[in-house]
Parts: sequence; C-alpha cells; structure tokens
Amino acid sequence: MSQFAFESLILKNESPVWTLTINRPSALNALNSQVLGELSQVLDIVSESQFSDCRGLIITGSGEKAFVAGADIKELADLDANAGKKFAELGQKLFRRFEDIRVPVIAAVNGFCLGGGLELALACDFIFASENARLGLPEVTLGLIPGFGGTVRLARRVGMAKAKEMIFSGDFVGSAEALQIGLVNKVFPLAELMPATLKVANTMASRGSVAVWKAKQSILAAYDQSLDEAMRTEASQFSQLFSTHDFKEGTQAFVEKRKPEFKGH
Ligand code: CO8
Repeated sequence: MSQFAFESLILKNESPVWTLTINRPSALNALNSQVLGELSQVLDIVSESQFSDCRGLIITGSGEKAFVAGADIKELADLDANAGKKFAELGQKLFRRFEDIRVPVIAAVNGFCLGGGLELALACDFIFASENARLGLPEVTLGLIPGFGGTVRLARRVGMAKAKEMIFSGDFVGSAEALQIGLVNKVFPLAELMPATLKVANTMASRGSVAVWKAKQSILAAYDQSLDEAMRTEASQFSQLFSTHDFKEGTQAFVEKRKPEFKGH
C-alpha cells in the first residue's frame, strides 16, 4: 500500500483499488479552494495510474459524521457574481473529470452529503451509503442554487419531480428514502460501509478493465445521444474489445474452465 500526502485529503493506493478520503473533519469535510486544488492533483495522479494499477476509486469522508457537508460556506460568503461563476465552473470541470475517469468511481457516503458534497457523489458512478447518511442540496437555504452540477445530475438520477422537490425545499433525505428513490444503490451500517464498498470495487477490478471502461463510456454517452446514435456508440465500443488481449484471455479461460488473467489491454 502507498499513500500520498496532502493537506486536506488522504489518497491511498491499495492496489487495485484506490481510496480518496476528504479530510477536514472539523468543517465536516467542506470543500474549500484548497480541497478543490488537491482534488485536481488527485485526478492527475489517478489518470496517470489508471492503466497501470488503479482499477477502481472510492471517495469517502473523514470521521463518522460527514462525507462532505458542501462547499465551504465561509469562502462562498465573500464571492461576487464574477467570482461565483468562476467557482461554479471550477467545481463543474473538476467533477466532470471524476465522471470521466476510466475506472469505476464509487462514493461511500458516511454521513452528511450536502450541496457540493452530493454534487461530487453524483459525479461518481454510483453511491453506497451508511445508515446515518443524510443527503440533500440545501443551497436555497443560503439564497443560492446548486452550482457544481446538482440541478443537472440529480434530475438525471432521481427524475425531475423528485429533484425539484429536494432542490426547492432544501430538505435532506435519509438513507432509506435515498435508496427508495434510486439516489443510492445500497445502504450499510456505518462500520460495514467501507468493507462492503471495497468488496464491490475489488470485484469490478477483477474484471476485464478495458471492458469496464468501454461499458462506462457507452452508458455515459447514451445520456446525450439519440437511441440510434447510442446504439452505434455501443456497437463501436463493443467491436473495439475484440482486438484486446483481455477478450481473448476471457473467452479462452471460459473454454479451459479456469479463472482469466486479465492484463488491462
Ligand atoms: N462550510 C463550512 N463549514 C461548515 C460547513 C460548510 N458547508 N458545514 C459544516 N461546517 C462547519 C461548521 O461551521 C462547524 O464549524 P465550527 O465548529 O467551527 O463552528 C462544523 O463544521 C460542525 O458543524 P455544525 O456545528 O453545524 O454541526 P451540526 O451537527 O450542528 O450540523 C449540518 C451539521 C446540518 C451539516 C450543518 O453543519 C450544516 O447545515 N452545514 C451546511 C450545509 C450546507 O448548507 N451545505 C451546502 C453548502 S453550499 C454548496 O455546497 C454549494 C455548492 C456549489 C457552489 C457553487 C458556487 C458558486
């Protein structure tokens, strides 16, 4: 295992799965500009490594109370319209990069997951949550709206009507309701959240990683494409896999009744 040192983040490489912990527990892991800057550095590190030993990324929060309680309100309070636009664009660009990472990215939500925190979780491929999790976009309680992609991604995840209910009221949903509306995939007792998330991430990491990446690209592309265009994208991604080592190994291993040894190419 290797670990990268940051001021407000902990990045652990427990090959094949990496874990990123947002580590500002005294501010409930709120995203200030330092955290956002460090997240960008993490993306550089993970992007360089994703074809070597990184096969999955888990994002969680430090402590037992919060995943991320939002953007840092104390920093937001000083912004004007111009700075606010730049801040929103910075966060949007950053979260878009998380969405585009070639490996599965799972948010392990261990408590409050609010505002920019939920927007980060929504940019992950899916969310697992602890029983004590509370999720919401409370920006209207501050006289704001979500600015890191929340109005876009929440509606895509839970449907427009539920997204409007959550965003217009600013109310939080608990883990049971989050599960029921499809905002989170699974709920675990807090102590089981990380082991269970690691188990799922490790299973995904054991599969053909190019295939997982192509599946991710195909699913993401389909959101912005017509049905016919999306089908063409799928056929194209599908066909590219036939020239990979992993496809030959996967099918050969099936015929020989053994476990495949995927190489990631
Ligand atoms: N920013 C800064 N500090 C925070 C934040 C935050 N988002 N959330 C909590 N903290 C701090 C508190 O100030 C407190 O610090 P201190 O001990 O120094 O007073 C510490 O964390 C602990 O918090 P509480 O004492 O409030 O803990 P409680 O258990 O009483 O309450 C809550 C927990 C309910 C989570 C409460 O802290 C809360 O409501 N936090 C704010 C939640 C929120 O509104 N989040 C949305 C922020 S806005 C946003 O995310 C916009 C994103 C897009 C921006 C685009 C910009 C242009």
